[in-house]
Amino acid sequence: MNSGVKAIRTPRDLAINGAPPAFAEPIHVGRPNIGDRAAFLRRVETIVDSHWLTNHGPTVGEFEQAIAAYLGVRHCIAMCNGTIALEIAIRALGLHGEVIVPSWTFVATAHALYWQGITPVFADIDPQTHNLDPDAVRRMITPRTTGIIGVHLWGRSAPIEPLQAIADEHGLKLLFDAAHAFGSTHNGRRIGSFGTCEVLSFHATKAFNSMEGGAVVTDDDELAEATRLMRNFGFKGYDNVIHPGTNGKMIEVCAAMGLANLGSFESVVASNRRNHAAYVEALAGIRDISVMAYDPAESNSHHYIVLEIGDAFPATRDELAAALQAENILVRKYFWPGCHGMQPYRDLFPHARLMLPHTIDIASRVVVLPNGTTLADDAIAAIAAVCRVLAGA
Ligand code: T4K
Repeated sequence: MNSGVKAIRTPRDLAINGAPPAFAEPIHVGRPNIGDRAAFLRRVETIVDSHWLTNHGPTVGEFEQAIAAYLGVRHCIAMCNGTIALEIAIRALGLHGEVIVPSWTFVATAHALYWQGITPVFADIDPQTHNLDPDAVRRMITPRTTGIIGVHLWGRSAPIEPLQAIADEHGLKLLFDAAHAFGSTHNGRRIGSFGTCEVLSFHATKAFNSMEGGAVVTDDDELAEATRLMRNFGFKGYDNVIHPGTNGKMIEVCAAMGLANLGSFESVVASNRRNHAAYVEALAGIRDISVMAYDPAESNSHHYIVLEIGDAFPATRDELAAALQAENILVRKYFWPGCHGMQPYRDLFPHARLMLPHTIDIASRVVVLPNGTTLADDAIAAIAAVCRVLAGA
């Protein structure tokens, strides 16, 4: 573990008392990318003029077709957010009992199970990839296990084939939480059509956003039909409810934002890629910190700038985060402490941590840095300067 320095000497500490932080306005992780603003506003005018605001409107229909075509899947069922999309996918697949998930993910992955009376069973990750370790998944299978949710963390694909082999061997359902992976590929094929289905988030903070939004994407016709019904209270036509359901519908304005952003997604990725390369260069040579790399042979949105702090770096991750925050650079400790350390899981499954040594270690070392089209020009240099001061370089 990192040995913390007692007195941190950041640019803030070195500054004259009362001097302002490096940035007057906060620099956020998760600042939304806004694509073609004029195209979005034109669509909003049309929506308002049409008096059709939600419930399977034409803009949502167009959005679903555009996403399905982009990902190369048969069905895209758009939802109000990624969490509801996960819940509906889990229910449509008939999962129950126990489902194996990583703890090293956003808590929505676990909550989507627990919310419907299913026990999330946390399996450890591979510390190199931050994704599920298939051997750890095998160790967590019990007679009550009905499924596995792989998460493509940071947009890098989960170990799809090994997880599929485990699922096939044990008769389990396999789905993927692809909230981070819009635009990513696995062996050159777009994330979206692996497992029985995949679930996307189009939240404002994602590389590609529809303000709020999510989707279930699948090649399975029956699952798509069940998912569509569940999204709309189980209605099939007027007055005819044939399924239990909820309200998971995406609204027209969100679809308009999604369509406007889809047109500029490639330029967002290009900007992220440049920022990522600039981070790698600016932080190079600083003692024992590294920026997570993306496989150049695969597509990735380069949205997540994941900084990992090693034992030889003289400050802890928390000290680094605090030093950056003092400069108004609001970095995030995603996904510390891991789902197993959050409620209700911490109290319900106090022994879960014994099976998660890599998760616990990585959770103490990672900080996510700001990125996106609005990133201030001098932010990367300022972050590197703080890191160098802490490193004593
Ligand atoms: N699975 C995974 C693996 C996920 O990462 C997520 C969502 C889900 C499932 C569930 O999908 P959704 O149901 O959300 O569609 C944020 C997002 O709310 C959440 O969507 C995302 N993952 C998660 C990683 O990050 P918080 O609690 O960190 O949000 P918050 O309010 O602290 O905002 C994050 C940062 O973004 C802040 O620095 C402020 C900035 N921000 C945020 C918004 C909304 C802006 O600058 N402008 C904005 O409009 O969860």
